[in-house]
Amino acid sequence: MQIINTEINLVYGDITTIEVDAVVNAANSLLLGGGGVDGAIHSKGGRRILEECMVIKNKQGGCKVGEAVYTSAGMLPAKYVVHTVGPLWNGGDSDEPALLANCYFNSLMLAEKLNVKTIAFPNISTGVYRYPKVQAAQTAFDTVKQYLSNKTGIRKIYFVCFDRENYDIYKSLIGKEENLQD
Ligand code: AR6
Repeated sequence: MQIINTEINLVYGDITTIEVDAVVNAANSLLLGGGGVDGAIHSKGGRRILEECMVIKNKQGGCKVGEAVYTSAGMLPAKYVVHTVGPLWNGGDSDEPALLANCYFNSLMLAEKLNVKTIAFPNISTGVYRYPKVQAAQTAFDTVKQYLSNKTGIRKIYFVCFDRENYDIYKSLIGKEENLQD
């Protein structure tokens, strides 16, 4: 689907295989790798990503929840990895929606500064951090839409779903949006 001048694409698959300018990583505050998509990005991207994360960590102590930093993408078919830290779901009263929205917004802002035209997002916080998937998808989608209501050089955004449940949720969200646009 299209939002103003930006194409929104839904992909069912592994984000480490997507050819884009920037791949977003669902990292943790320490930036030293982990499981899930973070583990996949570091293992496929190679050591260079970790080395650059360590430089950031030594300089600024890591990355706070909702914020974003970037490294090169090592051996991934991308130019950059934007590392953002999603909130751990704690029942919903700990500012989780605003923090998750910040992840998407700040990742897009940082990508924009890097002159990124194409960017792929995983479903941040919906794995190890246990954020409810429907709510996370709605926040992701609303935040991207809000971002695109301002002038942007970003031309393509990919929502990459690794599990069927997330894929079906995004599919239905995009379907509803397309009906609204008709
Ligand atoms: N490509 C795309 N999406 C993926 C991939 C992949 N290769 N692998 C998993 N996912 P998670 P979080 C999806 O747990 O919840 C890490 O240990 C997965 O299906 O990766 O933000 C970090 O170091 C899920 O929908 O991230 C942190 O400590 C989504 O990615 C912590 O987990 C997010 O799941 C972050 O937890």
